[in-house]
Amino acid sequence: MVNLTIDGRAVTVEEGTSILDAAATVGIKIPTLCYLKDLNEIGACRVCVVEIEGIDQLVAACNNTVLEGMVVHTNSPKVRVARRMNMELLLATHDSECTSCVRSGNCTLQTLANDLGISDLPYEKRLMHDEWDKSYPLIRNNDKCINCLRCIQVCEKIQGIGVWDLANRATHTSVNVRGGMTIQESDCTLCGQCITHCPTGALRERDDTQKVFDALADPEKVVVVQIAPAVRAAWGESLGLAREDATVGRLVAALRQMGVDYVFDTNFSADLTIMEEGTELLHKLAHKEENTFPMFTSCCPGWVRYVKAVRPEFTDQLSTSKSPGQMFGAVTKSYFAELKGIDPHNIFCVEIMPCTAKKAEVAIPVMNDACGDSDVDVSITTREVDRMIRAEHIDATMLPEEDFDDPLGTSTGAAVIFGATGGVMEAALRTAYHVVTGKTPEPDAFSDVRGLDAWKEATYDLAGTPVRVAVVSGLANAGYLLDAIAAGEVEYDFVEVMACPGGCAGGGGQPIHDGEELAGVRGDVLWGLDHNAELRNSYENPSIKAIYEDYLGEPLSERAEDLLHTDHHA
Ligand code: HC1
Ligand code: SF4
Repeated sequence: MVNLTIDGRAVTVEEGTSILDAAATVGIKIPTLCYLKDLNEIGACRVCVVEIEGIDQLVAACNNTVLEGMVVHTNSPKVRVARRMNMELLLATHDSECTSCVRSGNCTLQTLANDLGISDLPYEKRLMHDEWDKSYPLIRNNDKCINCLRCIQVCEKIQGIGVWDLANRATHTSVNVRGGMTIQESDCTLCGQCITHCPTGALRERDDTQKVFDALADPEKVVVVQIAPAVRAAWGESLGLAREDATVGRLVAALRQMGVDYVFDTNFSADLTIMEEGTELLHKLAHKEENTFPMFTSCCPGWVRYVKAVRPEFTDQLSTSKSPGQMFGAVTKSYFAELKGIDPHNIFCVEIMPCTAKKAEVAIPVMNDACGDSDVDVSITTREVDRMIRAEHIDATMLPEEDFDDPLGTSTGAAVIFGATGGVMEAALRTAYHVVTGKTPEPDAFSDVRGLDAWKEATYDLAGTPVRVAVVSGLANAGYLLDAIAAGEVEYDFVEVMACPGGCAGGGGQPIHDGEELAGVRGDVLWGLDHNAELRNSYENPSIKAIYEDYLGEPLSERAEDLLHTDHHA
């Protein structure tokens, strides 16, 4: 153990502890900006500088460790002057148009500048005004970048892709797409993890909220909204709602108040995905010699983009089942339109997703199987729906709880867990077990693949057939798994991959809490909803039974293939 003094207080911590962490053990908060624990501990922003007695130069607290007898001052006059000057230099190259910045009120740079009382800048502003295609789902504003390098680290270390890099030299050094490429030319999966780890407004999603407002104002349009599983675990976070009060019923009420005609649930089509994907898996297992294993889940568009761009040799092993979001759009503009006698061309289908990659998924040209129009017209993130609620001046704390509309609003516990890593796998196994045994599985029979571990695996007996499964989240982990499969080191029948760590609960479109990872907490909300659900298995969903009886026939029928499956090469 190491004994030292921080701001006059005796501190004892383990050897190797950073000064930052040591101070935190006695409740002393040293401000940070570029720092991300275990990921970006580079002291680049110099905001966490502290004074150490006997050393002339100030040192960064995040990447210097404690020494026996050290005497540290975290907020001495010398520290305050330096910290303030470092911030002023950052602000000199920062576009501080906070009133029109999407991160205003949730920006670490803004908070620190306010905390330090910076009201006048002694330096002349020097902005670069780089061009960026603002029609792309991921938008970067170089003038808001503070070169903290977090996006580089997250993309490289968590996602294993490396879209971002440092460009130019000396005072012109800045972050940009690696190798001088455009973002379109890069292997960006649009997972959005760089956005949720950016401390400022340098990275954001394209704002599509006006398209929804326009449709709501158009008397010709029937606006149909679907809410993704993981959105219900996070939407209230930036609206001042306690987690237990931010129920999906209140979000349904908010959307009705905005004028949405039908509020439905992506969970309904998650149950539908399970029927199709589970059946697809069982068919492949029944004809093992004709198929290459494992079959991979295909509901995460970040993962699908990764396979197609980085590891195309695995493309044919992706399930052909569309994502629940896309299945929803296809049945809305066919089955539901017929049921209600609505011209499908007049339906405007909106999905609310925890995801930025979904903005590209809805724009895939072949996702138009119902009536020739895009099956889903627009995909907005959890952050965007929160902005819409604020723009409508709806007080979320006063909302009543309302039910989804029918029939695309009915779902089971197996569907809601799609939003947490391991959930798709568990949901599929519950239904596959029923199909092959005719029995109802114990609700938690397949729970080994829950939790936030990077790579989980299990083998289950399905009526005498051993099924080897694996679950990973985070694309770097997916890359390691693909390497191991390619090298013959592991063999699986079915693999679930979610691009974002922890699955959609930790999605790139979720509310941002700088430095906090909330995938686990939100995932627990979803597992809790499953636990308390009346029906736990997709095949038990009465609306699923009805759509097969009345419209689709059976899983993998010709109509189901047309509407609910896709060719990943198209
Ligand atoms: Fe997801 Fe999915 S779980 S991909 O994360 O399969 O976005 O929540 O909606 O489509 O259902 C996202 C979440 C979501 C789809 C489902
Ligand atoms: Fe989108 Fe979910 Fe995939 Fe992340 S894990 S890219 S939020 S679908």
